[in-house]
Amino acid sequence: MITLKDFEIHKAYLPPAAQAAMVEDLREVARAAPFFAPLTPWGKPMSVRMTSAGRYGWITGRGGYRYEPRHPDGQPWPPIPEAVLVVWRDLVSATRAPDCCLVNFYGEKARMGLHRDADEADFGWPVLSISLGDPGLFRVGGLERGDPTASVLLESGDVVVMAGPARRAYHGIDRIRFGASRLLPGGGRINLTLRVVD
Ligand code: MD3
Ligand code: FE
Repeated sequence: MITLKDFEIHKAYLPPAAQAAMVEDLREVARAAPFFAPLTPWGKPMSVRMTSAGRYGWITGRGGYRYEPRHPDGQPWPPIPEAVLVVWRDLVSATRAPDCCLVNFYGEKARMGLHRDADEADFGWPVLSISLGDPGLFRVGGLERGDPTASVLLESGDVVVMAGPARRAYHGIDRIRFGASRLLPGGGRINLTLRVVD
């Protein structure tokens, strides 16, 4: 069974000044690759807004879940900000860079249902997650839907590394505590996930 112990959670890994600087880097990413409202393969709108940086971005829609080298507007994704790559180098690998930095924005009512990340060609590499802004209630289960779950609050500056069997675990965000952090002036939560795709 997979438990929270298998997730490497680095509480307050990023100090407040580094969080604020990263938000500025992400504003630049969003200028080049605007946030969009994804649709599930079944045509249902997701409650998060998304964009990406890196060689690939994660896309969903009628064509299914997939990685694409371009934003829906046709432009290549902007580079992953250096400060984000530094976190990956420190905690995952100094030799292999991530291919994709998925940027999820959670507004007041946004959530992410229990799912597994399964669109990458190679599950051998960990996934690294950086939380910024309002706290989010993260839920993690096991390798099967319906396995018991545990919850942990992910707060601004927290970094999580999912490696080994935890990489395949069901997980999601039940809700955020909208307005509890002052990092983002309008409230909300940003989550970055760094992945090796191929
Ligand atoms: C566990 N994001 O983008 S981050 C996602 O907070 C996603 O936005 C959530 O799930 C968020 O796919 C959770 C923590 C996370 C990310 C990827 C994982 C946990 C994971 C991959 C495998 C197992
Ligand atoms: Fe996920």
